Amino acid sequence: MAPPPSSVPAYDASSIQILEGLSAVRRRPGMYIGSTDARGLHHLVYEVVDNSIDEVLAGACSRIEVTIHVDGSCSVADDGRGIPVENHPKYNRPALEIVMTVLHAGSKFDRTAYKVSGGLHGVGVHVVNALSEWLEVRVRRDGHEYFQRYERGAPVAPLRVDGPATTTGTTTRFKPDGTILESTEFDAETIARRLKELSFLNAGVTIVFRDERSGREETLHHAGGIAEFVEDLNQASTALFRPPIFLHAKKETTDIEVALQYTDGYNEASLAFVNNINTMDGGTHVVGFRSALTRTLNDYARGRGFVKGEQEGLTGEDVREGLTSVLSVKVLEPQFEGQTKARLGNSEVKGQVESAVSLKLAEYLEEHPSIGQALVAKALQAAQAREAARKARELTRRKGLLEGGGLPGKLADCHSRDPALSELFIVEGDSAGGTAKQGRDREFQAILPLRGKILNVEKARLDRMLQNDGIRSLITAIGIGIGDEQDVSRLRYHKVILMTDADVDGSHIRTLLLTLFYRKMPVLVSEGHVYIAQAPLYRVQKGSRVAYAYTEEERDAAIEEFGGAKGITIQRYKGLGEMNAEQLAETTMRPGARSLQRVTIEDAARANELLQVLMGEEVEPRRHYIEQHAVEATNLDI
Ligand code: 0RA
Repeated sequence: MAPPPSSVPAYDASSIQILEGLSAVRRRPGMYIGSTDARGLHHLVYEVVDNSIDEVLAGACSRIEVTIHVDGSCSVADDGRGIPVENHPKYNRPALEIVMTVLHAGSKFDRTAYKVSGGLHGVGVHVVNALSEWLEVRVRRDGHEYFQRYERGAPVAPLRVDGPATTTGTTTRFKPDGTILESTEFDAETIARRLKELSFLNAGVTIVFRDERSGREETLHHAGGIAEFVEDLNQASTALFRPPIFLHAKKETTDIEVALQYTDGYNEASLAFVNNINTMDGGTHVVGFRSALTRTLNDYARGRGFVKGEQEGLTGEDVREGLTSVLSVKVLEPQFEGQTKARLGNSEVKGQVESAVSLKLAEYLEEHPSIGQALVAKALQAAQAREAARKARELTRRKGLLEGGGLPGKLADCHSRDPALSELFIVEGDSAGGTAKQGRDREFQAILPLRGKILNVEKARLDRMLQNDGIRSLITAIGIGIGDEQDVSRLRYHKVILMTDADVDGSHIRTLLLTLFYRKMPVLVSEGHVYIAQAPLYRVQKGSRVAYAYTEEERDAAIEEFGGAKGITIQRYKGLGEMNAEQLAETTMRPGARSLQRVTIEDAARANELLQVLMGEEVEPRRHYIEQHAVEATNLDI
């Protein structure tokens, strides 16, 4: 357990209350920041940045500077009004100290209608404070600069004036507490990605990001907001028109912004945000947006005679083929639902978004007839492909039934019928598949070997993808279906585990599979069902002693432990096929002995992005991406 705060000032009874609040956070950090791993660590940064973003939403802040310092701390400086410092009557302390130490500082200091809150966001900066070895805050306000330092959440001295100030704003610098967080090393890429997203979502704000460890520095500013976001998402694709369509409306208290553009591709790349929080699992705002899009394009197509009388209309999937969109809504009291709190639940938002988007989009199409025609033509093409896909699927089903049970012949299923206990290993190649079959526990472990490289989903459209044997087996085995037909309650295995070789082909197949899941079965990833098996790279043996090493460091450590290189045999595994069944089982498959890496939606999104850039048709972004990621790319092997 975490040690008590190192320095407790002698205050009155309310300080006891404060310290109890802080130690609750330190006892159960996961309840506040989700986890204590790298994800939780970065959550601390987001929490502090979100507070400055709230000040942007209040119209009082235009610049935020985020710095990772060499001492392992991170600072966030804004030019907002500064956190109030006057006495808080209830606690008889400066408001600043209350904000920094107490659960939700209270409505008196509410400064903005739309708060970045809900899910793990908006838990309060006192949580960051409680989980920091130290935190220092500087507030510039009323001509003074105020300063206070805390250690493990508790103030080490009263708030003091540290000199005059000619500007206003707040600077918070904190060093995460290594006795609570497993990981305390900030990842510049992770932070930069979120800051970039925020700079698109809040047009006009300037965010400066500095990493003093590497000298990296960048200024993020997008006057074009989410329209520029869409252009950025489409940088590697060919857009059908420019600039993206941008719509903005306000319905009651809900503020709605959408930017959309179509590409000549077949996949959808749509993002949705509520109060700047990415709602990976959609929700009422997404439902409203989708039905507006479908309805408006159908009305337009019929009105102009592109779709006639009896002819079937366009479906949701038709109008979303090739769509890239960003939907950003600001909701007064957002309700976030689902396991990962990544879905908006407010029922009123559906109608608000649907009516606002329908109206504005219809107007836009009236004013831009050539774009309107192009969109309808594209959606009609998609409708034809959908019909072809339906026929292909029907064929599959009939074939599947003839083969028995509807499950793919290649699948070595497990005995258990309880999905919560069952695992599916997707294995590269028949030979490794054979070994895995011998090594598995057939009670709960199923094996599906995939032969060769599965089809590149980036270039293939749905109907062609479904004709690919490997993809069809995969979809049938997993059980939830794809696209609009997904039903996660039919998931046949709660763990879907990718077990590929540690070489070029293996990494390629992994990227393709992650992209497929990201695009076609996102719930599988967002609900945490996808894993990557970690196979050892080396087998180190001396006499009867054997050790498996997953990295070069572990290999060297094993050599050391066995008393040096003399008489040692080191085998480097180039593929899973080089292990026998028992070795594979005891290193990679058996619960307790193995280590699985759970795939996050961010991992899958990155695979998707990588594939899009590396396989896409545009040469320039590919060259750019490879140059930018030259260091990482040496290990990527795509
Ligand atoms: C409460 C009230 C006011 C501002 C803030 C909080 C505030 C908090 C943070 C956190 C990071 N940066 C911030 N900037 C401002 C409004 C105070 C007023 O009306 O002057």
